[in-house]
Amino acid sequence: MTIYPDRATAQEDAPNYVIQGREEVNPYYTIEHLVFHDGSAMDRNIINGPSKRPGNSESSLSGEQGVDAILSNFPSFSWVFGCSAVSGAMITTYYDRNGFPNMYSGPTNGGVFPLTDTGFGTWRDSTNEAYPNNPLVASKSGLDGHSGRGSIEDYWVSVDSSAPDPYITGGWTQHLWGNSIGDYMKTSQSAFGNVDGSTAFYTWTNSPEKLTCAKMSVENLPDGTLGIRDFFQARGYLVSECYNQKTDNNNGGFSLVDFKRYIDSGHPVLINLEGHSIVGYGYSGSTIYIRDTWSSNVNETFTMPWGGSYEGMQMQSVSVVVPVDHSQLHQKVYLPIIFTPPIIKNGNFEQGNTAWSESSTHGWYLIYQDSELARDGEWLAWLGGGDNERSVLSQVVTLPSGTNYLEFYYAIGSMEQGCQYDSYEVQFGNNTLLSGWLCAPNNTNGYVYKRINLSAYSGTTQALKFIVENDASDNSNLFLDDVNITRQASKAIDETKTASFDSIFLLEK
Ligand SMILES: [Ca+2]
Ligand SMILES: [Ca+2]
Ligand SMILES: [Ca+2]
Ligand SMILES: [Ca+2]
Repeated sequence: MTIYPDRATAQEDAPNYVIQGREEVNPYYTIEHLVFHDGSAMDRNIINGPSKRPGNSESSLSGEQGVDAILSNFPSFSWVFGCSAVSGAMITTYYDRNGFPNMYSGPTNGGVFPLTDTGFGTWRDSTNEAYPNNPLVASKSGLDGHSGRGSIEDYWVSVDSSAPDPYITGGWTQHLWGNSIGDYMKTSQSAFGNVDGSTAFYTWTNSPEKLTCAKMSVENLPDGTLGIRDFFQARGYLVSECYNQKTDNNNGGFSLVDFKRYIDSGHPVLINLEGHSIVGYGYSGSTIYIRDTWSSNVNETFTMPWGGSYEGMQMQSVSVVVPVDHSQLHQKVYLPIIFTPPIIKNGNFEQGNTAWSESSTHGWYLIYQDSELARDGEWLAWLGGGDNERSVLSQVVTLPSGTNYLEFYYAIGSMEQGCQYDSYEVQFGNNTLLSGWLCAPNNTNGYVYKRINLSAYSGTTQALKFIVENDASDNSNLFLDDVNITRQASKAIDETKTASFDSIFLLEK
């Protein structure tokens, strides 16, 4: 399976920020304060939840009286490898059993991941601590058909251990990822600064807004949420939403109303407390139903007040990753057609990585989720973004006969001083519709409307292509949004420029 670029480059790329402080809130929760060049601030929330239930508290309720909504048959796993990874695995299991069958495709239970981990037995580490086996959390030699070393052999020493991972000290090559979500979440991996049992999640320090996965990708900040996304994608599913956000008791924008909306639409929510990751899977009024990673019994019901505390740890933030079934997406979008379907599909990119073909020298996605970069909505296409990069975004389109216009919005952000090194081109078939240099003198300082008359190609079917070629130094970007083919262009004039300069257009991937 794929090894993702962030894993390979995490140690090489110079960070875009300085760590301004490190705050140990409690033994299970540490916050690193990051300040970026542009003055924005993020927190790296390192969650290292206890492997056993701390108190003797009786959180368990009998029955389900007064439940407003609950995701039924919700899995329950005990702690192994890290609470965040166990939480991710419970969410994954729910999806595996509810519409996303490829989340787990191993040999157990006919490929349907069990609701509890008890069937896999236990194992002990060098300190003789016993943990459940759970192949969806962490692979292990001989477990569930896994051959060779797995997550446990490569990354685990003992709980809280900050020692370099065994594959580093042992000098062997890591196992290939593919089946265990803990790998992708970087849980327990010393190469990512995570002690055994811990996982990091980034949040904005001061803003109540979502910190999107696109932004974290851009800043090269691999965390648990990006890991869940990467795992879902590795299992063959696209993702429609991906972000971290502080909860409204913690100066954040994520409220009980938001939580209920996800539950009502069939999506469990990973919740980070002050030192523990848990999963919310139902609610009754302002009480939420949770899995706390300390029980394998699906009939034990634990609750906490929204915005309150559980086992003395206050709610902090959520990690939201919503998978999309490609086939469902197409059905949803294209079945209830009343009007003529658009000639360009997903022209505003709001459906994510679909309808367009994306090609990148570096293997990057060109369709990106970032509401700051997008002209409209949350998604856009980003070509270039690094040195030695050729990006091609294309879609085969059939033009009706008569006059049609191609229209789109683009923004150029380039570090090149000379207009001869990096270039862009728009093609229809083998015909060049538009081309130019990507260089600082051509920076648009915002989105520009462009309209091109396609009359010459009336009635033909050809590939519409947007191409960027960057040379070996000084990055250039071409951002696209709202690509459309229409009989009636939305503006009479050819180009309109917006005024304000925004350094965000100079970002690199
Ligand atoms: Ca399955
Ligand atoms: Ca480790
Ligand atoms: Ca858009
Ligand atoms: Ca260049």
